[in-house]
Amino acid sequence: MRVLNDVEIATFRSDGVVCLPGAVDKALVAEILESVDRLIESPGRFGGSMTTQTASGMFFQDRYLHPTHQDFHRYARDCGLAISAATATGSSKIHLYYDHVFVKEPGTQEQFVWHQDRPYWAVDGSQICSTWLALTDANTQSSALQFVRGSHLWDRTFKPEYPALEGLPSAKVEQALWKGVAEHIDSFEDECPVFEDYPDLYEILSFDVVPGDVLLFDFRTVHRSGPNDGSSRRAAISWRWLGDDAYWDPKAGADPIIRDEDTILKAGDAITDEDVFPLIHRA
Ligand SMILES: O=C(O)CCC(=O)C(=O)O
Repeated sequence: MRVLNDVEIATFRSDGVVCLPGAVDKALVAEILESVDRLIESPGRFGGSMTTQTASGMFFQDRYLHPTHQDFHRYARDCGLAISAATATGSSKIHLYYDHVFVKEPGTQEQFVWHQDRPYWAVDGSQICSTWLALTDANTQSSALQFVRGSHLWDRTFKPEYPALEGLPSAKVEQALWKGVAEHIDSFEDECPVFEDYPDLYEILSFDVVPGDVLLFDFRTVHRSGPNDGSSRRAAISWRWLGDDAYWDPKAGADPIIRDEDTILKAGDAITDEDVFPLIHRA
């Protein structure tokens, strides 16, 4: 279990992200990597490669694995990071929203554009964060994550982007389960700036990581990842954590992993429903 010290808590609260070197032991990282290999062979309902056959590399994603995959169910507890989320956000309890695997093979050119997680999710509040666990090395060349320092405190939510769905016929978008996504995008007015064009205004934090390192960040913090121009695979898993003031906020176009009909919660209810949002930590 990785409890944050006072400096780490202060960094998370001011910057919106903190790096926790060696937060997860290497044996667990090795186990998760084996599970990721199996997942690539046999993706779950929300998983698959996002790379076209003619492009180089492969960008594989899968998510919401803990309800269907026993190994991922165990990792969410064994990683010991729910308590990190609790100390970072000042929460007495932490529920799991979902887990999310990212793999970028060498040569992958797909990027995650600047974004906040908040507009994609069917929850809201101020005590919500992710822990992104590096399963391999990642550096500037090999798709390290970058963050805009302090952006979680701006009280701005930028229009979400869905590059993977661009150009797809609407039937395919429905298949991809993102119903209502066009209306959802239109409900946000604020376009995400090209932050790197304004170095005097915005500070970009980039973290080189090794297996076992964790980046803990607020769901309002703007972040992105670039291509993998390195010579080896870049893999990671994020767990999405819901703290004390998190509430159910269903909306058409938000991530359909959990829909309104899947939970007993009503819009605005505090997160309880442990069958859907497992309680992973209680003080
Ligand atoms: O690993 C990546 O490339 C993206 C990660 C990310 O955006 C997230 O965990 O929210």
